[in-house]
Amino acid sequence: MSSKSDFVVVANRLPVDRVVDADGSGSWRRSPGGLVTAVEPLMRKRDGAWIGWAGDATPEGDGPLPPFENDGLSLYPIALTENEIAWYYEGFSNTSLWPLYHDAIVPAEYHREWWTKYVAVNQRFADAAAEIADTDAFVWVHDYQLQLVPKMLRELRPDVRIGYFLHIPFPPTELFTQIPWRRQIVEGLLGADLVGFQTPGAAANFLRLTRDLLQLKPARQSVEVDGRTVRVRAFPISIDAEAFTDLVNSPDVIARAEQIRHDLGNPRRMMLGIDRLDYTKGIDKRLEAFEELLDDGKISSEDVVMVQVATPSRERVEQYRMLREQIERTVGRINGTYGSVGNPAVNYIHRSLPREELVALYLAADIMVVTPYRDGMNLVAKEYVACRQDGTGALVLSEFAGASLELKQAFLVNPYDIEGLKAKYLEVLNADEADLKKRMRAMRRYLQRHDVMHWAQTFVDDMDAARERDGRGSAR
Ligand code: GDG
Repeated sequence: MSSKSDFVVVANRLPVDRVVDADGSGSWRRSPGGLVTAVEPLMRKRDGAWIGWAGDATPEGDGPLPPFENDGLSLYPIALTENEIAWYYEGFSNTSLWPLYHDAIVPAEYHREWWTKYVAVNQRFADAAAEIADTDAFVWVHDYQLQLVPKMLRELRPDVRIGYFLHIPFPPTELFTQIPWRRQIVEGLLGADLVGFQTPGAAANFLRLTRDLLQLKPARQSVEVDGRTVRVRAFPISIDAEAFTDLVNSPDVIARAEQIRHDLGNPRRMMLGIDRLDYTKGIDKRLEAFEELLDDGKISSEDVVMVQVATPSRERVEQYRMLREQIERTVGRINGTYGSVGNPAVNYIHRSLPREELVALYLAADIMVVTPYRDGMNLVAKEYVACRQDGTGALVLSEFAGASLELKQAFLVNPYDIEGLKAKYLEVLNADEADLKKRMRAMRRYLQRHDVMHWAQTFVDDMDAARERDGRGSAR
């Protein structure tokens, strides 16, 4: 493993999880996420390294964790103590920033001790990046947990080129300025050479903030700060569409999809939701609209069945525990009224499923319902489209998901509008097959050209183009 890297990814999590084996020894298991698929080819080509937290607590007083290799990737684990996990991660990241950046769907809470740990942990990530990055390296920092890293890293290593990408929405000034440490966060991000967002709207919110808060003079896609140009642009993230095509063609997955429909009692229509159990995802109203259609006698549970996978998430955060209770009460009420023995109206799964099972569900479902109140992108919507090889199936998609700007042929809905949701469900349930196919084919064509490799390459190319303009040669 070489000690310096030319391409460094800095993300809250490593692309592996630490697992404790039966004999008590520890090992690493790859956690296949979109990000690792996207950057893996670049990492292999360019002596890459990945800095991130391994997902478990390190006892107070223990030293730094040693770097290691996994499947040819150089990984640098960042140690977090129980207290840092509680304050930096569950606290400031997930109880202050996450709700605020998602339109304050639940109120954001601010605590000074959370912020102090956020600063300290960001510094640890920046120190690690400064240590590992080779001269002139490209360091790519990811997401809301690490917004201070670009500036911290620039102070330590003015030679490296820094890219930053935010995976979640970026709120308008009116919301953002709630944060007691708002200035530090904007200045933190402005340490990068390129700040990427999921949508042009998010990029515009950020640029406006540099004017409102720091009195800078932003242009359409950049802002000058301390004699440097920081470029600010949208790079909508995507999925590894080809990997989904491979899974969809696997005989086991095809057989499993048939089995799922059979187990559901071969309904005329199967509706599907797959989300992390998160209050941003709109699972509650999605179910309520389904329930009201049953109440109104517009649909019957023999005819239309709903499957909702709600993957456990952030279970130590109070709002997530409350949400789980609320959703499970709703599911219980619907099934108590409309289910029969062996045939619930809503099939609810609160577990993480293997990817093959998810794909079998995508394949089995006639209607995918993706109704977040706010979502940076939403990969589930794209995954469903990638899995509909024969062009059948329908996507109901929230206007407030970044994906709605690209998947324009989806059935778009306002997820807050229950009457609108009900009307959209009925429209889709009764839609003409030819119309559905036309829509699906157009969305598939778009996705083939805009997969996650395209996303990563576009970001890196943008960094390179700026470098060439500066006369510093290519990043590749
Ligand atoms: C953030 C932003 C943005 C879900 N359940 C299981 C499972 N999943 C996989 C899905 C999908 C991913 O997790 C979820 O991605 P989303 O994009 O839908 O949502 P977030 O987790 O909120 O992601 C979002 C994204 O970052 C990327 O930038 O799109 O807006 O919020 O890939 O398939 N995977 C497996 N089992 C499950 O039970 N294996």
